Amino acid sequence: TTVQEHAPNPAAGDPNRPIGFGRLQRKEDPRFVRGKGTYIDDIVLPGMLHGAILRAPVAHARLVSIDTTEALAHPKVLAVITGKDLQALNLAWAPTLSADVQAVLVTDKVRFQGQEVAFVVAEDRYAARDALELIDVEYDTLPPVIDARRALDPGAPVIRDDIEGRTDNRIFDWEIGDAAETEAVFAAADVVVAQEIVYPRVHPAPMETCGAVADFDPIDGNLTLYETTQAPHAHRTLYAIVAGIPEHKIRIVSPDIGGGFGNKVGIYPGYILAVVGSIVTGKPVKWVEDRSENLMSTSFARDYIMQGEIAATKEGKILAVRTNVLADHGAFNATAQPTKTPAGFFSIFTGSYDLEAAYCKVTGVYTNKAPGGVAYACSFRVTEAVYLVERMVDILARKLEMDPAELRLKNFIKPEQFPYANKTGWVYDSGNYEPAMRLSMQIAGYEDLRREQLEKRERGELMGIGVSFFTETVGAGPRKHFDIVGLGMADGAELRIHPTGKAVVRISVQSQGQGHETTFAQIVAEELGIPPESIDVVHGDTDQTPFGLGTYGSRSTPVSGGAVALVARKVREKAKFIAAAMLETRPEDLEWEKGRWFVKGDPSAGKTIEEIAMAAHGTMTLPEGIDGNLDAEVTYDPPNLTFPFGAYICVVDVDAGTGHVKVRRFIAVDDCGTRINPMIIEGQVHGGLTDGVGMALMEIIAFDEDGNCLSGSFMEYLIPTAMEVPDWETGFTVTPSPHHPIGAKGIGESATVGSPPAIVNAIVDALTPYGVTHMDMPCTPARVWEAMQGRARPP
Ligand code: MCN
Ligand code: CUM
Repeated sequence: TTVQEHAPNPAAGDPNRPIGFGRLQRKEDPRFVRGKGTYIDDIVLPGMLHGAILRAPVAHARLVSIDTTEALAHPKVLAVITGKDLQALNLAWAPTLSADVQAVLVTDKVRFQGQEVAFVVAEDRYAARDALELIDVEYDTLPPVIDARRALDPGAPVIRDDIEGRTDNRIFDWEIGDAAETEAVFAAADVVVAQEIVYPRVHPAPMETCGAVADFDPIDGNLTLYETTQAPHAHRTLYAIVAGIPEHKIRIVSPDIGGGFGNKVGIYPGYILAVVGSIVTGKPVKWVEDRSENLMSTSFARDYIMQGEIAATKEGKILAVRTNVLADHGAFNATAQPTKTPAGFFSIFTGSYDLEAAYCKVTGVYTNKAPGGVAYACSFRVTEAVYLVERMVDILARKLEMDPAELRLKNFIKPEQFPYANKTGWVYDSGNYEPAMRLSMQIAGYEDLRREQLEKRERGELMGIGVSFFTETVGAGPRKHFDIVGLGMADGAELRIHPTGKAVVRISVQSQGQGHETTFAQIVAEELGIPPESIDVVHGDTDQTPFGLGTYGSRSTPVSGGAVALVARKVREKAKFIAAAMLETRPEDLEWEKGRWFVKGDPSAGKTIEEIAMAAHGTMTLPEGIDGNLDAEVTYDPPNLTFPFGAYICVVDVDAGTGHVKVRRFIAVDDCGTRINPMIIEGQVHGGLTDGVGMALMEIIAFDEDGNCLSGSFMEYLIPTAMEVPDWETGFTVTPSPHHPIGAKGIGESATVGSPPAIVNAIVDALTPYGVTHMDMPCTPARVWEAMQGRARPP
């Protein structure tokens, strides 16, 4: 893959310099490339048993009876747990992250195909799986609700009859923006265009599926739970509340994670069942799901049906955007997102444009499908928002017969307007959009591409050029605005400098492949001048790390990264007092240069951080109020979120005979503020762009009308490989966040958010000769071909 770097990075300094920010090779990779990572399935405890879940074969059915006699008689089976057993423990239902409840095991009714019905604990994985077939379950099938558009029909079957007083499938209605003001702007506008835009249900499909190893010690009452989780601390608090196990008796360990992508934020029934299995048998119990279980029952993403409208003057000044959304949340409202925002951060659908008005209404509904919705590098549904506005802007460009890049350039929020308050309540901390857009056009050779397209069109060849520009809101968040089940979204950091000047930093967030062991060491290195290889990063173990809300919504750098910079500065300040005592001078007479304090005007009189660390632990009389170590801790509550942005250009060739789409080029210019490790950033961007190709061209979790999941394996749920993606061409600009301690913004989800609209815009652009103005993802050859015949098919 070629990488082009097209902008200077003032914050990065010399990229080859050993200390601080730059292209440092990943500290975690020596163990990963040697196959020495420890994933959940690598954890083996003495006497460990294995669990397997019996899942419902139908989408909607009353549970008539379960007979476990034969399964229990299996010589290797130790326990079979049903919903009834859990009821006796008051554990049949568990609270979700969205103030709903979810069945751990079915007691009354099956609500989606693949739902958890019983749990077998056996001596090995094979016996546990074999015994599932010995359980006899009788179901009384019910008509399912599969199409979200039918969920609110009068007379639609009520899925959640477990909730008292519920008579329909409506979960919530949520609106934001000023409806009347927006209506007035639309009524007076020269041009209004409307389009229904569907973002289909997709799945993060991490390489490693979900799993847990539960080890409950009946003597001292301690529960150690190894889990594939992106948020160990939040999970611990929830287990304490749900299971009534005192919080200090619970230790959650998140080992190496083979990809999370939001799939590993929530608490799944399997985790709870492993715990119950361990309590019941008195032995450690491992549960690891297979690929079909992962695709069919764990957190999906998107599933938004959006009615989009955009208003503009005839000169192309965009005035307002309005949308009405139907959100399919599946059978339980288990989306992982801040409590006060039932549609996540969808309200950033105003995009990167200076609008006069904006309004949206989102209606969440239950259907007989797996629960979830907020996952797959979505930045809390910024994916859906960006897709909506970037498709609408392209449709408007077509209507106005304007170039889509020109239309965007004309409407960007101007640099002097930042901090910019948009019409739905966000305050964009910083931005400088035009240079990013121009850089992407320059890398692409935009004018030449348009010329090439014209020539090809004359020859009947279908070439498309798609542009998208996005602004994300990541780094939740100010604790006063954002919480997850009541836990404020702040993060702790602890830094300890050993006597010899080596360091260990403990953080509350959890890497699933993002390289935190490297980048968080780089932050400490940059602040203290200790080389990154002398700094260990500890994460993923609640007994070893300070409390914090975990990794999702690209919040690790914005929140935990801030905490780490601040804790290092705290140590630096403490070091100053000790250095002053060592140099027999006053602290205010000292000056800092990377790695040492020295006397102002006398650079030769100084003490390195290593010397100071040794002295702090030594016999010297320490200054008043300074204790004998060089350690510190902080909790960081950010003042605002960060607003990374990017300009993407995609070039596609469409085969007029088959409808096959080839993504020929993709140019991605990202701005995530100060860049800690450009190599890791590029990795994040390459991965996200690949996600975008997957969603735009091939990925969908589909159902038949009975609610059978049609995408339960990688034979049906297609994900892109190196064969389907081009050599990515990346560039960047640097607009530091004004409020973040090191000016960094998140990058982990940017490319997944920004790339699908660029690809679809390119495909629709290619199909212009056929009069196509919109088509829904995934743009498979069959669908593209149908669109060319004037028959767009709904997903
Ligand atoms: N980084 C940097 N400079 C910046 C911003 C980030 O060097 N200005 C580095 C960070 O230090 C970190 C990485 O880039 O090593 C990603 O940082 P950040 O944007 O803070 O995102 P998180 O670490 O919080 O990761 C979460 C994000 C999410 S929400 C999803 S979903 C996703 C993603 O990361 N899941 C991933 N990228 C993933 N990458 C891998 N390999 N695996 C996943 O499961
Ligand atoms: Cu929305 S997926 Mo990530 O936030 O873990």
